[in-house]
Amino acid sequence: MLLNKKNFASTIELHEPLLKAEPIVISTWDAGLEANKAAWKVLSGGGRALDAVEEGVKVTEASRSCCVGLGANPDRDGFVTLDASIMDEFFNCGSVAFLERIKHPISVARRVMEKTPHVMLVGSGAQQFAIAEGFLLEEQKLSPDAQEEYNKWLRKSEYKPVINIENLPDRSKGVALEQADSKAHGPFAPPQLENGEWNHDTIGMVAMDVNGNLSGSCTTSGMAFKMRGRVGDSPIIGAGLFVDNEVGACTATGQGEDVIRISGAHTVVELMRQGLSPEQACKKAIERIIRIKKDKAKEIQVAFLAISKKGAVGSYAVQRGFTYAIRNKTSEKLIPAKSWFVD
Ligand code: SD4
Repeated sequence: MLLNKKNFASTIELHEPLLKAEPIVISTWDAGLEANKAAWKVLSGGGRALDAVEEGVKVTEASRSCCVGLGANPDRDGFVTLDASIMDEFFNCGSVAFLERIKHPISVARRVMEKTPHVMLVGSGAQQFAIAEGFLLEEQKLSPDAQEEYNKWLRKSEYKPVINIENLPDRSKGVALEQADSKAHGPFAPPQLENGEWNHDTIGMVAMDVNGNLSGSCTTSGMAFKMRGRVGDSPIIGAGLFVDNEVGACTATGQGEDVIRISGAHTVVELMRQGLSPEQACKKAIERIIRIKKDKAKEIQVAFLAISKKGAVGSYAVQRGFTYAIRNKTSEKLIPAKSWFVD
């Protein structure tokens, strides 16, 4: 009984609103500028950070993008599969992975958080849940941009997943194409695309509302031309996204496997708990990846973006070229992050 009382008291303390917090939203890459506008609408109206980070990234999910939403590049078998996660100020979290044909995976992630006893749903189960929740099942079709990129990739990599498709078992019966042809392991997702750009552009967003509460979201199609079934860091709570309302919040972008290896977003938040600024914490986590990857660090991009409970923001990346967008009462801009490699 006593114990219960104590727990209750500490919960209240933990979430007691700050007086006069200045709302702020930050998000990854150039697309963050547009996404922040939608988030800012919520924040500037006194809304909750959780609503802001959902509304914000929905803009990117609905836009033409290489790497977020149904218009994005497909996996190596030609299917767009989406990962997303969301987390609020009470450690509530929800995520979906390997989700197909649903336009707003971030909203499905939020429903998982709010309407199920679970944190994560994947694949056909996630899709089934989405449909039951009233989400539309969209057409299974690549966007014109994605189709073009996919055709180029197929030619260059000589990956032939659909050769002899008429002899392959029916996908709708759950048989993966790779299993149907033992030679079909083909090439893996390239870290860089043909045009030299890094193979990613996920949107991760973290925000603080007028009550000083933090929330975050992250949504992606993952790496273009990934193996079918591959899931990255974005839907993994603690890897692509983590929020601790006492300390701060962080999101990650880039090579998900290397973010997962160090529980990236959680690591950054824990480093902030120890007193590091958001930028210092992001840098330390990047250094950890650099140490693990050794020479291979040159071949990957990873970036962390974080906000502290005081509303300070910071970022750090492995490679140059990572930008993040910031929006608050006084500014709306894109900031180039510092990086480990400078050329
Ligand atoms: C992933 N981290 O699936 C994601 C990709 C990404 O910008 O960040 N894209 O590994």
